[in-house]
Amino acid sequence: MDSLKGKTALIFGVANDHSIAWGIAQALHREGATLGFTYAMDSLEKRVRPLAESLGADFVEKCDVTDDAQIDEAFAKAKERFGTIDILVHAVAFANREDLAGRFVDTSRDGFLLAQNISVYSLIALAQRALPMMPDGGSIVTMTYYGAEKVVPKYNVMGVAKASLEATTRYLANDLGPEGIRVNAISAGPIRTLAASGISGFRDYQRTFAQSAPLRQNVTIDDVGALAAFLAGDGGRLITGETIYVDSGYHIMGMQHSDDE
Ligand code: NAD
Ligand code: 0WE
Repeated sequence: MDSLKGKTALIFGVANDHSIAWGIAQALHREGATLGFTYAMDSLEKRVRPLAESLGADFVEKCDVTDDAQIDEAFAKAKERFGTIDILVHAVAFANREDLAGRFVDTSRDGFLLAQNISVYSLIALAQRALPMMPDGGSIVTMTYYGAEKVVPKYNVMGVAKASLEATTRYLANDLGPEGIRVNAISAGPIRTLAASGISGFRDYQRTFAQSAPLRQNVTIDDVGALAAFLAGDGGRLITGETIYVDSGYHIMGMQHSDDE
């Protein structure tokens, strides 16, 4: 409690109460942070605003991260409202549905660039605007997935985007380190969010995950939130450029065991 008292967080990526960004928002709020939210498109406002208000936040602005003008406007409004910020949460990704099925080799140029634009370049664009608003340093966190480093069938173009995102995290960490700004990626196990609900066989995938992972359980948005709050607080003070796993230990395994339970 209160480990983030007096700190302000700007959160990108809440679509509904299943969103990972929402789990992070709740954890930051629990630790006493003041929150601001952005949402991708008009249809989401009716979901995001009540969620924000339930955590005492009334800063809720539209921001499609592919549009520099919308990013500029969202940060200008955040500057007006908060002056400075301490925490930036990037929990945004998108690829065309047809690129998350079938063969990776069939990825189109447009599909590749769309995934990189929304899921990776947006972190750079947000970091650029956050930098002048973090005079006392800060914590930037983004969300990644194991498909960045090992082949996960059908994750395809998003796997390459996440590899690029993890490298981007390191390069940003190097640039922003001297300003006291830390940049880390949280690699979460599969969670049934809106982005995941479009994936056929996701339930089976979660079941296999929970059977294979050392801790034998699926990951929740609260588990991700707790790590994000840790990184934003004193525990994360000298941690930067990292990809940190909240995955029940799944990624340490070299071969799946055959326990029956
Ligand atoms: P989600 O659908 O709740 O969140 C994705 C968000 O991206 C949504 O809020 C959506 O509005 C936003 N978005 C998409 N295009 C955008 C744009 N142009 N401008 C602004 N926002 C845009 O799903 P989620 O699972 O909470 O995803 C959040 C992050 O977590 C993503 O980066 C995802 O890759 C990552 N992740 C998810 C899982 C999982 O299993 N769900 C696991 C590891 C990492
Ligand atoms: O990063 C993600 C999902 C990202 C995502 C999901 C969608 C679905 C709907 C990006 N773009 C879209 N576009 C859509 O139209 N995850 C880590 C969750 C996920 O997605 C998978 C997974 C896992 C895990 C896709 C295939 C295989 C495993």
